[in-house]
Formats: sequence, structure tokens, C-alpha cells
Amino acid sequence: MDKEQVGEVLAEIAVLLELKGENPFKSRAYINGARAIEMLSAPLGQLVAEDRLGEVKGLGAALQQKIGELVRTGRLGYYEDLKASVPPGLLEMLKIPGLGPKKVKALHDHLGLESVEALEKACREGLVADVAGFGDKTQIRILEGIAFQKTHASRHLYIDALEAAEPVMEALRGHPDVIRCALAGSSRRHKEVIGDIDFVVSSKAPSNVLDFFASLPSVEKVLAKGETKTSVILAGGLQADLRVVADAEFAFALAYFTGSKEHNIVMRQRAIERGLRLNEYGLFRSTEETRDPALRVGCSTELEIFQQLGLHYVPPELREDRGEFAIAEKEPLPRLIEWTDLRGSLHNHSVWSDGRGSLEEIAHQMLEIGCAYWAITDHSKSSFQANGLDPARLRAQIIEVRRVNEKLAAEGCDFRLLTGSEVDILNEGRLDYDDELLAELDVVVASIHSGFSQTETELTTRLIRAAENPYVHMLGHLTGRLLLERDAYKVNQEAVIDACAETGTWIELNANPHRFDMDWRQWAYARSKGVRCVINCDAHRFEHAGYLRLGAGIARKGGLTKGDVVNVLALGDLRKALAGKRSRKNPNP
Ligand code: DGT
Ligand code: CA
Ligand code: CA
Ligand code: ZN
Repeated sequence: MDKEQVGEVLAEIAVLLELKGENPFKSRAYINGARAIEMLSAPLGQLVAEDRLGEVKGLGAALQQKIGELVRTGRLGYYEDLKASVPPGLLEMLKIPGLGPKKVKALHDHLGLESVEALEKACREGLVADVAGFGDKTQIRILEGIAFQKTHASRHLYIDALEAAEPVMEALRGHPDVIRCALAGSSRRHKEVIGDIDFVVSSKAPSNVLDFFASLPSVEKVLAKGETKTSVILAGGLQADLRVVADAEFAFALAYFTGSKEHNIVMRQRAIERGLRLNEYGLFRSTEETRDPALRVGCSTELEIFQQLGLHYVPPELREDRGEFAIAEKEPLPRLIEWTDLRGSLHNHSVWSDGRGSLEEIAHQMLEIGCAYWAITDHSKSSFQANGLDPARLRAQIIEVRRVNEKLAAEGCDFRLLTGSEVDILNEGRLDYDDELLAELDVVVASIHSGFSQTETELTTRLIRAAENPYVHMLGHLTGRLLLERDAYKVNQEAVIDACAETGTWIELNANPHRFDMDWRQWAYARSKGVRCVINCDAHRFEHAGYLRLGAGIARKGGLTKGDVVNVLALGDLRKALAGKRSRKNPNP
């Protein structure tokens, strides 16, 4: 087991202990242990092998023994017994937004509730409101949480779909009976949330490929198996459909199973207008439905299908019938941004607030993966839960960034850290630092982290005020949404975009796959107003650097080109752009 997995087990033990009402100090010890393990810089396996866990701060003898067992055997008897002693329904209840272990335990103790269904019934009967510490408001919130969960249960984050799809793609590609193979559906269109995964394969031996697919190790359950299609549930609970067609049909099947329904309807209509028929098997010279190969207009690629229908090529991300046809009829679509155009991220955290990694570590990691710059924008003091920096610590951090940069320069590296802050937008749009301090920073991201329940007018005003501050370069995660967890807070996004256009403020595309915020649907309007986008990782640890790629996918979905995005600029040009708004001369070059 690696340290992430060990950390997860320890954290789960803490939750289980709380559910059982054990001594809170005991549960705390596991939480601290989990954190200590995840923060380790030395390899965990080595520490265990050399019997040196005692050197890690915050690990008592009992935890050391359990971690050793986990690392050596991949299992822990204590954890398994503990898990078996807690009704599984309680763990399900924990997934409802707003319900933590203490509340779930109270519901179990007082009402004997052991499942989400029983909880819902008890809420409807008004029993939950009478439990000490709950009340009417909480009862309503639990019901809302259950409803939210029901509507989202069968939907998945893009990153989870991608992680489930990649090994399947790899396996299919390697099969001798597979000619061509592609991911289709909403995953190929890069939707932020995915229903099921769709694969399309061409083959001369469909049943071999379908059998192979159904027997893959990551398949948990086969839902349906036909002659050309198989549906399965993959580990993690995602459904996946595979269609197998002849190679002459491949481009048509791929286009059909990629385009959203709305996009496909327009495509079919265009075929009919030309005296043709389009379906998943081909484009046919026919006025009625057919799949007769003798009538097929041969197309070996999607590009040829678009051309046959009088269109320029439409990239998969744009196949939503949201304006792509009006352009593709007349001219080539704008060349969308590529993730390799990006040179760094301008919103990231370090161990100074709630991230991992020292400034020096981060600099070397980002240099290693080929970035040209990386802004350190830790939280400001009001975000105390995230260990936000007071002005004195921020000033100390600025000095440390300079020291790291001087070292990099001395080593002959072109890479630079940028100083910065993710400054909290407080009530009425005041910022958490004064202008004098903000003016010292290379990069200022302003974000809302509190007061989500304010009215639309209040929240919109706060954002507009922040945009009006000359030292704020960009607004961070505009709506605060957490996909499948928390709705966007109420903001008039158009009004905020207008204010950004007027003040020369950029808007972040937060590339964290839980956020993807601002939503891709708003970028066309922002673009029309000349508001530029910054694709930010909001990295809290090294692995999050990979979000740049996901963020670029969402930017493509929003129709953004390289010219619309700030962090494609080389460092010198970026510095000029950062100075732009402050000098008030050329705020939105
Ligand atoms: P999802 O799975 O809900 O995230 O969204 P999609 O877009 O992947 O939808 P899905 O899996 O139901 O179907 C895959 C593709 O097949 C979809 O992008 C469009 C196409 N398709 C499926 N059913 C129909 C249909 O009844 N009519 C048309 N025109 N296209 C369809
Ligand atoms: Ca799908
Ligand atoms: Ca499907
Ligand atoms: Zn934030």
C-alpha cells in the first residue's frame, strides 16, 4: 500500500470510530496520523522496512504498528473488524451533504436509523427535527441533500470517467480483432459531468471483441450483451457501452455516438435536405431509413462526413448545437486552445496555507514538468480554516519567493515563481488585504469563500466590487460550485462578466475537476466582451498540475482559442499583461 492509501484507511478509521461514539481523542489521533503519513517526504515503505516510523512526529506506538501491518500486508485486521461492526447504511448516510459522523450517530442512537430510506421517511414524519441538535432547518436540509444525491447518483465527474475509460481503451487497442477504437459520447465532448462512457470499435469479429470487453478485469457486472453492443458496470459504478461496427461504418458510428442528441438532429436534418439519410451506419443515397452498403456515401473519417453535409470540421467538444453550425457552414471553426499551449498556472497553494510542498519543492516540480512560471497564491487571513496568511506571513512569503527565484536564476533556470494571493472577497466586496499589500504582489486572484447564502444581488455586487479593485487581476472560481456536491451560489454571471470587461479583469477557469468554474457555457459571452480567461490548477499538491490538461479541455468546450487565454504568454509578456490593469492604460490587451 502506498502512503495515499494508508492515509485513506486511517482517515476512514477515524470516521468509523466517531460513528461508534468512541473517545474523540482516539479518532483525532487517526486523523493526525493520516495527515502525517500523507505529508511524509521519505518513502513510507522504506521507513517501515527500516523500522523507523517512530521518527515521524504524531505517530503513537499503536498507529505505528497498524501502519506497519498495512504497508507490509496491504490489510489491517483492526480496520476490517471495525468496518464490519458498523451498519453499511450509516456510511451511505455520511455521503448526504451536511451529515457528518456525529449527526449520523445521533440519528442512529435516537431513532435507530440505519439506511438513507429510513432517514428520508423519518424526516418526512418530522421525527428528525425533534432530535436534540437537529431542528426544522436541519431536517429540511437533510431532505434537500437526499434529493440532491438522488438526482446525481448516476452522474460522475469527468475525471472519474476518464480514469475508468483509459485502461479499457488501452485493452481494446491491444486486441487483435480491433481495427479502430475510440472514446465517444459525453466523455469525448468533454462534458464536466458524465452519465455513462461510450466506446466505438470497428472489427471483423464483433463477438470476439464484445466477449473480451465483458471479461475485462475492471468490469463488475454485465448489464446486456447483444450482437453489436454490450453494456457493463465498471469498478467504481460507472456504466460503459461498447458498440462494434464494420470499419466502413466506423466514422459514422463515431460521429453518431459522439454528437449530443441535439447536434445529431441537426446533422440528420442536413442530410435529409440533401436527399440523403444519416444514421450510425452511414450516409446513404436514400429517402428512407436504410443500412444498405450499396447506397452508402463512403466516408472514412468524420471530416468527410462534415464535408458531405456542407460543413467545416467541428471538434468533438463543440458538438452541442450551441452555435457550431452557424460558423461551420461559412468558415473553419477557430483553432481551439491546446493544453500544450499553457505555460503555468496563476492560482496555486503551498504548505504556507492549505497546500502541500514548500516553495522550493514546488518550483523544482513545475520546472521539471516544463512550466515557465507558477504563481503561489495562498489563502488570505480570513480563510483561517485553510491556514490563511496574515500580512506579516505574506510579506515573509514574498521574501522567500525572491530567495527561491534568485537561486533558480543562479542555477541558470528560466523558470520563475510568482508572488501572489488568493485574497478573500469579504462582505460588501471588501478585500482581505489592503491595497498597499496587494500592490506588492505579482498576481492577485480574488475569490469568495464565505457567505454563500447571500442573495444574488449581494453576491454579484461583491464580485463586481472585487473586479473594480485595480490590484485584482482575476476572479477565482466564480460560482463556488462543487460538481455533484454543491450548487453554484447565485450570481448574475453576465453582470460580473460586464464588470470584468469594463475594468480589464480576467476570469479564472478553475481546472479542478470538481469545479470547472466559470462554467464553459459562459465563455462565449465573456469572449464576445473581450474578457480573457486564465486556466488555473488551484493546485494544492503536485499531482494537481495535471489539471491544466483538463482545464484546457473545458476551455475548448467553451470555444476558447490560444489568444483568449492569459497563461499561454511567455513570462515577459505575462508580466506586461499583469502590469496592464494596474497602469490602467491597456487593461485588456
Ligand atoms: P451522458 O452519457 O448522459 O453523459 O451523455 P451522452 O451524450 O454520452 O449520451 P448517451 O450515452 O445517451 O448517448 C451517446 C451518444 O449517442 C450521444 O452523444 C448522442 C447519441 N444518441 C444516443 N441516443 C440518441 C438518440 O436517440 N438520438 C440521437 N440523435 N442521438 C442519440
Ligand atoms: Ca454516454
Ligand atoms: Ca451510452
Ligand atoms: Zn479558492
